[in-house]
Amino acid sequence: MISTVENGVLVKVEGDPQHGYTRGRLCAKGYAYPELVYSPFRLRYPLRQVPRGSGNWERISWDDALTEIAEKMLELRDRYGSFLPVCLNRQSGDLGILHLAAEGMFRSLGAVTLANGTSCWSAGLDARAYDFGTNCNSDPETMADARFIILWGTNPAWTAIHQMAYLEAARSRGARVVTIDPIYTATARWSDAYIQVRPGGDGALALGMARALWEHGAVDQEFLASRVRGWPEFREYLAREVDWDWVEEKSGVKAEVVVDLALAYAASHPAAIWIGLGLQRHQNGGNNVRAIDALAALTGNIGIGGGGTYFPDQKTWRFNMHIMSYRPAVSSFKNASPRLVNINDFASELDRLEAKGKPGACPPVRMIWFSCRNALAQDGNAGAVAQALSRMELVVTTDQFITATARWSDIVLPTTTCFEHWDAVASCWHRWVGVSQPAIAPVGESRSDLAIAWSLSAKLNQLDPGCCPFPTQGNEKKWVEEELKGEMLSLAGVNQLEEFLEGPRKMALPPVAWADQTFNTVDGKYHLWSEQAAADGFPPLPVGVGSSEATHPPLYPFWLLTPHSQLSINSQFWDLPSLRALEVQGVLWIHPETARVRDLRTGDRARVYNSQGEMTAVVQVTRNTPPGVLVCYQGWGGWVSTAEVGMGLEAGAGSSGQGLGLNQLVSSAPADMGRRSTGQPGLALHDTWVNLSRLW
Ligand SMILES: Nc1nc2c(c(=O)[nH]1)N[C@H]1C(S)=C(S)[C@@H](COP(=O)(O)OP(=O)(O)OC[C@H]3O[C@@H](n4cnc5c(=O)[nH]c(N)nc54)[C@H](O)[C@@H]3O)O[C@H]1N2
Ligand SMILES: Nc1nc2c(c(=O)[nH]1)N[C@H]1C(S)=C(S)[C@@H](COP(=O)(O)OP(=O)(O)OC[C@H]3O[C@@H](n4cnc5c(=O)[nH]c(N)nc54)[C@H](O)[C@@H]3O)O[C@H]1N2
Ligand SMILES: [Mo]
Repeated sequence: MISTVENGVLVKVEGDPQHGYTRGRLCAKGYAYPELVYSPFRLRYPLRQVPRGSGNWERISWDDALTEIAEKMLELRDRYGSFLPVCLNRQSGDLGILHLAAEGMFRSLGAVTLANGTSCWSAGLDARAYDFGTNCNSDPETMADARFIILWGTNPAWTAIHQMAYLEAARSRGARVVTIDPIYTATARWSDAYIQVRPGGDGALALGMARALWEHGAVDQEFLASRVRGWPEFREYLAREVDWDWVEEKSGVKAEVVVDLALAYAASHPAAIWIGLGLQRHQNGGNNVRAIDALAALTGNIGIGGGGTYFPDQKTWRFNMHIMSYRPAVSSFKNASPRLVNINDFASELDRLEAKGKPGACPPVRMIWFSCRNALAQDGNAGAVAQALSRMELVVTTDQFITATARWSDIVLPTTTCFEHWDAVASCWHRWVGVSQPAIAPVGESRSDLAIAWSLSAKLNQLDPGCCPFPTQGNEKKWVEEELKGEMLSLAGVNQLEEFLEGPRKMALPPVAWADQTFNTVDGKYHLWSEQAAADGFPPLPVGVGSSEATHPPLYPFWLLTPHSQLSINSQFWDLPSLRALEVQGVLWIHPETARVRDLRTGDRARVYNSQGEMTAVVQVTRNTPPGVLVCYQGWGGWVSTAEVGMGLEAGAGSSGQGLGLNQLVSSAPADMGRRSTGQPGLALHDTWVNLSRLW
């Protein structure tokens, strides 16, 4: 992004034309950045809330805030014998490397508790590791060379707008594009064909396609014989188990449509399948990703530009992780490594430690530090997380806004945006890497995550000299240099950081994954049959694993999908005048048949509930969602409260009410896979079941 600054004020943000992937364009959120930076709700000073959740906020100094935090940490350490009662729960913020500062600081203390894993992409990563040995993708720019494209459980027209240019390019050269999604999305509308799949029914659909490929002799025998392990077993499985009634019932797609799709896919080389994130956030998500990967193996659509299966990737993430390199002095504590708890089931994890909880090996968590994280808006079963927080002696949130999570905190520390600090950013999709340079001074008293980590270390060391090995000050730009030097610089074709200031660089990485068709598995073959999967407790073949439809509680008959919305990034960017993200907040899409059985019309208010919680929604009757499936776009329950608190603060008044939103209802059940790649299983957040009634 290129910023225009006038008199020290950020007035405009534009795309950088030198960025070869985005080509000078931003999404709507990007263009709205100046509004976010100067939003009246932006957090400008450290705040303390007494008591937590009361809305009774007071401005405090950085020194007071850090003293209170550091004293509590040291007191807990003395009481329990280690820093294990202190827990960090973080995600990525804007994906800049220096946002890992909080984790670097906490890890330097040794035995702390870290929330580990991610709700984002874990199941898919493991699935692809079983199939290929590693999740490895072609440059997404190569999708422009595809002759046929399946967008499977992804909604790029909203969530990856820049990729649309490459899809357009392919289409202008004659490629056909098919979207497979339970929801008739903006992407579906743009595509040549749309197939409405049952949620969690992708495995059945892919297995049906596999059967059709085999029955119609459309498989690549040579590739299967030489490059694939497990074809005889898989073929036998298809013949024995995959019949058309089963495929139709589980996928909701007619057999002739399945056959047509399979044959069209096999007939066009290269053919690309983009495996989205939505479809793997199910209890059978990883298995379903494996079933989709199998289609590429059956047709030999691997190792060619514009062919293969695409998934998010971390190829450009080659930072040195200097920021994580500080460790406790060996003598300080017996158990110097952190204790990891599952971020996707955070409330139960805290409960479990509470039950065990005693001084010594396994103390309970008593303090939580949230960084780049809005757990109460984004976690499954968010109400239980709020409940677990009520047992904490101290909750700290570092953020740019008073989010839902901040409202359940004692101390909130203001952080800078990417316009106010140095950082380096790599994508989890395309191959470009950039360095961000501060364009303006920090707004208010905000500090970067790195500066906060330094100042907390300084305070800890002031109170107990030598207790925290993390540096107490430094130069942000130098820390960016530390992350880049070596591999990142050489892949980017530059000698020093300064060259990045002229524009972003594309990493010199092979454009096509598996070009030599040698995979990263033990025998170099693609694994339809994966011993690794079997060793981890999964079926060795991609098979028909049931969705939550078979087992959901009958009291909650409606399937609730909560995908990503167009004008927010998760819980970020709400409440900005030029974006209308708030307009989808609490809007529930229901099919006319659902409306009929519940006597609802567009505009009616409905109560949506399950055993975890309830919310009020405004009904929108639409055929964009199938009967029995409800849709509510995610991310709200965050800033809703900012307005109230922000204004209350200016006016010196307090506020009340916690305003937890949608994610109270969302499941915290695990996806099947994810442990191998991210330490914890993914989150099956789409396996959420609710009931619905009219509110009079
Ligand atoms: N505008 C915008 N862009 C974003 C984000 C955002 O919040 N807003 N978030 C960013 C982040 S963190 C992520 S992870 C990505 C997510 O990017 P995507 O993967 O595109 O987004 P999702 O909305 O999670 O899911 C995509 C689609 O999966 C569908 N889906 C759900 N269940 C199933 C299923 O069982 N089968 C099939 N076939 N489809 C299913 C949903 O209906 C949805 O349309 O986007 C990133 N970009
Ligand atoms: N119902 C439902 N829930 C979901 C999903 C879904 O599809 N449906 N998707 C899941 C997915 S894919 C993801 S990735 C997660 C995202 O979950 P989170 O990462 O928790 O959510 P975000 O809203 O993206 O960002 C969290 C906070 O980071 C703050 N932030 C931004 N930049 C910085 C910074 O530089 N420093 C600090 N300290 N804070 C910063 C933002 O203001 C925001 O409040 O949500 C998950 N939750
Ligand atoms: Mo995500």
